[in-house]
Amino acid sequence: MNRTLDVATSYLASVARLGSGSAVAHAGARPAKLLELYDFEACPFCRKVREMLSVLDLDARVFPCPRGGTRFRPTAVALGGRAMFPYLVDPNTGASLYESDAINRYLAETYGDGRVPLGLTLGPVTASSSAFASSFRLGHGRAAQPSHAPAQPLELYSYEASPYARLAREALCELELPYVLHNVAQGSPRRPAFVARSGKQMVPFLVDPNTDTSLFESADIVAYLRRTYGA
Ligand SMILES: N[C@@H](CCC(=O)N[C@@H](CS)C(=O)NCC(=O)O)C(=O)O
Repeated sequence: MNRTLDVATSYLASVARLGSGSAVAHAGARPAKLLELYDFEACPFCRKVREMLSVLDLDARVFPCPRGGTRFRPTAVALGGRAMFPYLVDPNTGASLYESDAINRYLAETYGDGRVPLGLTLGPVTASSSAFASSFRLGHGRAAQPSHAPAQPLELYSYEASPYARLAREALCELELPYVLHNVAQGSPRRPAFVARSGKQMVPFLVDPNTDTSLFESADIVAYLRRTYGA
């Protein structure tokens, strides 16, 4: 897909969700340890959970489990018993959950003020608009591609509604590259620390401790990931 089409369809995906996951709201207690999310980018149910993480300003260790993936799918099945995504593990409480609505309620109750935003509570409307968002991306972020595993997880500064960050997440997912997802949606109190680290307020921003590389620009990030880890 050429760059203009990539950006346009990713933008439409965010519009289909009315920008859900673009701003922080309802944030509460902070976890001491990173949450762990097994998901894949094109999964509409996984998107609901990633939107909630952005809204609650929560980071997570992401283990991408695209279709046909062999790196983390077996771990997810061993931990939870089923190949179903999203699957969330919270090492702070010992909780592990399937079902996007149950996960979002858990996150709201544990790390928010108990409320799940309206756009994530509309049952079939939420699910179908999220499926519609995925459809714009024509299968990107759905299936595994051959790759080399990094020794250490990468880090991505992102928020769910960013059309550009989505392109980077899709590549991380397809290549089954584990990463720490740092959410810095609008209103995030962690934005100043992000700017101090990166130099400017722009997402996506990728940090790869394996090669001592950090870079902005989704097209450059996708090219870097494919060049460095694609097989
Ligand atoms: N009701 C579940 C549905 C989850 C679901 O159906 N996930 C699909 C992906 S979108 C899945 O895991 N399919 C099996 C697979 O990908 O192997 C939820 O809301 O989390």
